[in-house]
Order: sequence, then C-alpha cells, then structure tokens
Amino acid sequence: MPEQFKVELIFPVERKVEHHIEASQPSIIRQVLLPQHAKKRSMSTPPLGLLRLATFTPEEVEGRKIVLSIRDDVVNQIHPQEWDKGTKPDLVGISCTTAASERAAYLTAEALRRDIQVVMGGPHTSVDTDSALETGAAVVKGPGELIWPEILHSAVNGGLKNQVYEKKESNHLGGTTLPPRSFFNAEDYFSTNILSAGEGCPYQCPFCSTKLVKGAYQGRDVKDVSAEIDQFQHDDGMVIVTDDNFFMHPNVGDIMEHLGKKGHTWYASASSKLADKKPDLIRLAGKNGCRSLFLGIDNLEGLPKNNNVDYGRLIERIRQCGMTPAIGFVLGLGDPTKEGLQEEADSIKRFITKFRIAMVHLSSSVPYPGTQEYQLKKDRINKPPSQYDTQGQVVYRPKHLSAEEFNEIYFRLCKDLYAIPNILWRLSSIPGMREKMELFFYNLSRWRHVKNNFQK
Ligand code: B12
Ligand code: SF4
Repeated sequence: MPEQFKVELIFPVERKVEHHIEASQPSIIRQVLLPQHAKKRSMSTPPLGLLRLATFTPEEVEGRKIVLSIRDDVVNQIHPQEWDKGTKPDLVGISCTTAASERAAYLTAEALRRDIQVVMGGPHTSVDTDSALETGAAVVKGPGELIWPEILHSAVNGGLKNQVYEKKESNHLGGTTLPPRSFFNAEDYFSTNILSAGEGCPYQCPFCSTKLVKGAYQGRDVKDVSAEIDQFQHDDGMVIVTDDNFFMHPNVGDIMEHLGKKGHTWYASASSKLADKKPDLIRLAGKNGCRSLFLGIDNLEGLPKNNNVDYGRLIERIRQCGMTPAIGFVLGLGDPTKEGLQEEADSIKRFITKFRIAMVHLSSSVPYPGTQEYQLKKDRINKPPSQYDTQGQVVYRPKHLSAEEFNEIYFRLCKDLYAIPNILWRLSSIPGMREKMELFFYNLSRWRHVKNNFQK
C-alpha cells in the first residue's frame, strides 16, 4: 500500500467569517412557504476552480497516493486547530478572490506555522502575485489545470518554493470536470449543478477583470460539456452556467438543446450587446429550460453610453420566450459628481420600476485589481480587501463627493427598490405564484445583505 500524500484544497470565505452564511439562513415563513429552498444552507455554488484542480489530480505521484479533499470555508468554516488533531495535510491549496485575500493569508500563516506546504491561486492571486508571495505561499498565476501535476511533484519532494509558477498555455479547458457531488453536500448549496461552457470575454467593462484573468473567450469542447451535463442530478438544483457570456460559445445552441433534452432548468449570463444581436438564441434558450437570463446594463439615460442596445425591447423578448430577465447595474463608475451620481441612481430606479425587473443586482463600483476602475482609483483605496463587496460601502475616497454622500445615494437607491410596495410592483411581471414567492424572498435577502453591510 503506497504511502499517502494528503492534499486539502480550500475556498476561503470572503469578508468576515461571521457574515458568511448569514444572509441565507431561511426564515420560518420561508421554511413553510418554500420548503425545497429552506433545506439549502446557502445561496452559493461550489468552487469550480478547485473542482478543476481535482479533475487534474493524478492518483499517485512518485509512489505516494494522493488523497484529496475540497473544503469550502463559505459553508463550513475551517478552524486551523483541526490540523493539530489527527493527520494534518501535507499540502494546502488555497483559491483566492480579493475579498477573501485576508482570510487566505491567515489560513496560509496557520498552515506554514504547522509545517504544511501551501500553494495559492485564483482570480485575485493571478493579478496580484506580489501580495500573494508576501504570505509565504507558492503562487500560481493563471489557470491551474496544467501546472497542478507539477506543483504536486514539487510538493511531494518537499521542494515547493515561495515563487510564482505559471504555465502559459491556452489548452487547459479539456477534460470532463469531476461531479461536484463527489466532493460536496448538495444541501449546503443553492445548486451543485455548475457548468462552465467556456471562459473569458472579448469586452472590457471598466469594473470587470475577466479579460485580464481569463483572456478573450475560449469555448470548451461540446463533448466535455455534454458529458458534464449528463452527470447532473435533477434534485441537486437548477444548472448554473458560470460563463460570463454564454452566448459566445460557438456551439451554444447544441449545449442549450442538450440541457433541454435532459430536462434541466438553468440560469445563464450573456452580454446585452450579443443577446440583442441574437434573438434566435434567446428563443432557443427559452425553449430549452432557461428560466432566467442575466444581462448587465450600462447605457441608461444619464449613464455613459457604450452601445445602442434597446433594453426595453430586449427585456420584452426575454419575457416572451418564457424567461425572467435578471439585470445588473453598477453605480458610480469613473468619478461622478454628487449630482451625477444621484442622476445615475434616479435613472436606474426609473428603469427598474418601469420595466418591473424582479431580479436585480444593484452594485456599486468596487475597484478589483486588474480592472480599469482599479487603475483610476488605486491611490484612493482606504478599506481593506475584506470589506470589498459590490453591495457594500464605498472602499475608496470618491473624488467629487464625500464617502458618506456616496454611501447615502447607494443605500437610498437600495432602500427604495427593496421597499415592499416596490418589490410587489416588480413581482407583478412574474406569471407563476411559486416564482413570485422565490423572488420575493430573494429580494428580501438582497436587502438584508445590503443592510448588514451598512450597519458595520
Ligand atoms: C461564477 C462566479 C461566481 C459565482 C460562484 C463563485 C464560486 N463559488 O465559485 C457567484 C455568483 C456565487 C460569485 C460570487 C462572487 N463573485 Co464571482 N465570479 C464568477 C465567475 C463568473 C466564474 C468563476 C468560475 O467558476 N470560473 C471557472 C473556474 C474554473 O475558474 P477559477 O475559479 O478562476 O479557477 C481557475 C484559476 O483561477 C486557478 N485557481 C483557482 N483557485 C486555485 C487554487 C490553487 C491552489 C491553484 C494552484 C490554482 C487555482 O485554477 C482554476 C482552473 O483554471 C468569475 C469570472 C470568471 N470568468 O472567472 C467571477 C469572479 C470570480 N467573481 C468575482 C467577484 C468579485 C465575486 C463576488 C465577490 C461579488 C461580490 N459579492 O462582491 C462574489 C464572492 C463569492 C466568493 N465567495 O468568492 C470577481 C473576482 C475579482 C477578484 N479580484 O476578487 C470575478 C473574477 C469577476 C469579476 N468581476 O472580475 N461569483
Ligand atoms: S462584465 Fe461581462 S461583458 Fe463586461 S467585460 Fe466582464 S464578462 Fe465581459
């Protein structure tokens, strides 16, 4: 029997641990009205990046059997003291977003203190390798699939170094991702049926780092994508397509039809520019089980105009095809004046109310490293990464108004739109009673999340 080499892959919780599943604890009313949702402990999905590493993990390295586990700190808090009991891991691999970077540094320090080797990767680490190196961990820049076996070899030999490891290859999207069910408990998540049909985006919205982290779009092989769909279980929740821009996939129609054939309901995102140009894809999505399509909107009256999409027409088309439009806004891009910011907020409020948008992501601009917003605001950032939240207080010093004024405008916008009469008005666009109820609780939980962020 070969000697074991124990690897623990960790997805650290963003922000403070005490906030981590608070917004999704089901209320009594929710438990009675929506029992199928009340069983779910969080609104999140399992960390797909770590599942990809698991997929590329060899069974044995240099005669040692690799024993791998994935731990999601978001749903089950990790206590490093556990590493003092029983067998501690030989290697800890940590995935890192900006908001989780302080927690990632803490877990790294705790592991290194116990002579456990540590490697860090993920969207934040890939754009800010310097701060990741400061933690003492080995650092992977970019995709992890192809470099992961090499990292394991170095770790088994005890030779993992506090340096950047990078493999500049673009053929990392192959292979059928292992089923999330083999690592996670379905009841911990909104859904464990997560699907990535491809990565990247050709556009570069000022608040988004996707192009820098993932490059322009690359679709995965339809064979692999279909094989993943075949693994999904209906009672693990609706399929969440994680692509930023699903409509970019050259064979997106085939994938939609495969989802439909398997009887899944699903949720996906598309760029509004592309969705506007492809009405046939909207129809196909509706016909094949898509319940909701997420679009970002950026050219309302008073906001910078980046394209000529007729959003009203697009929303109507999505509804006619039997789907619920989910719309995202980002308030405060660039450096608006107080009047300008107020005008943006009014414009967003008018739009959401006029088109009765029941599912809305109201973000304020957060300058994540690697974005244009970061370049503009990096010298004015005055909050630690653990306070980065797109539905939270401003984390930088605005140029033309005070932080209090900025926060007041954003908070007021949320308060108005999450007021019960406004929620009910927006829900009047939803035909089914069950979906109305789901979205009612969804809106309440969003409001609870914003309120928590402003009470700190
Ligand atoms: C789906 C998604 C979500 C989902 C699910 C997240 C999850 N549980 O995985 C939801 C909706 C819940 C979500 C929420 C948020 N998200 Co999000 N999300 C995405 C999205 C669209 C896809 C992520 C994904 O699954 N990619 C596919 C996997 C395979 O890629 P990956 O995770 O990057 O992993 C690869 C490499 O990074 C690397 N790697 C990753 N970890 C590790 C670890 C080791 C040890 C190694 C060696 C390598 C490695 O190898 C992997 C395989 O190649 C990305 C954008 C994007 N295109 O990536 C944004 C993105 C990751 N999200 C982002 C943000 C900001 C958030 C929020 C913080 C938003 C908010 N509320 O403020 C929350 C925080 C959630 C959290 N706990 O981190 C930002 C992160 C920016 C940053 N610098 O932190 C991104 C990049 C989008 C953007 N705006 O630029 N998100
Ligand atoms: S927000 Fe969406 S459309 Fe814009 S760059 Fe990011 S992924 Fe692309």
